[in-house]
Amino acid sequence: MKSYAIGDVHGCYLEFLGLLHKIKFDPKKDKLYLLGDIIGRGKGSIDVLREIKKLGSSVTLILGNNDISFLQYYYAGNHNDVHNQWYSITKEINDDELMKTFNNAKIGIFDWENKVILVHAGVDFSIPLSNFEEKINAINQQIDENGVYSVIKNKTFSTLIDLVTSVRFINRSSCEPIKNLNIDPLLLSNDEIIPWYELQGNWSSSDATIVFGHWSKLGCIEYGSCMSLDSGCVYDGELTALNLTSKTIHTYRDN
Ligand SMILES: [Mn+2]
Repeated sequence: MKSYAIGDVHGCYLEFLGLLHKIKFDPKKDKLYLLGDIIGRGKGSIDVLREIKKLGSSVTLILGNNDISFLQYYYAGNHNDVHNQWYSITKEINDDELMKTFNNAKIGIFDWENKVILVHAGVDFSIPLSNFEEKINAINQQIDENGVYSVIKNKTFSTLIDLVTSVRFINRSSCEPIKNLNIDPLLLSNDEIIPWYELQGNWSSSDATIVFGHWSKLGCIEYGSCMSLDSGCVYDGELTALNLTSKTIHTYRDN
């Protein structure tokens, strides 16, 4: 059995199929964690959802900010708003079975066998790892019991869900996430603002690798014990998979 994580697919259906083929993914034996933002921007969002449904229980979806934005529109948005980015996907989904993909989603995964923590955007290094794991698992359990939409609209969870699905930069002293800042960290000119992964020393007693997507401007990098896998497939980049056991990287580009 092999376990893989794949970065932001963003509706890039051909690249998703191509990468699964390249790693010889076998849904009967292997496991796949999708790091979120599976839909939106790319043209093949519905096909990606159908493929995930076909792969069945071999796939675990980790929610990204785009997936959450879609779910909010699907369940509570104005479906006559033709300018909304989710309008056409919502109209096209006439199969409730496809929406079940999201009801099995998680907001984070702790795979201690492979010593990896998987999230869409980032983790909260300002609290001990054991507390963070407890909080994430409690939210995952709520999704299992009450469905994904009841959890994302619940204000009790929104700060943590926002952080793990959206964070890029935080305030160095308060550790509060900085909203809507999306630049290459090398272009930062403010010492008080740092990428979230710079606080990883707080969890130095753990030997886990934190694997995340969401930040295509970083590309596929390793920063200490953090690894980013969003190589900007939807912006003409590659789609990247990580073998969680061997930590080998596999990439696919559709020409
Ligand atoms: Mn994202």
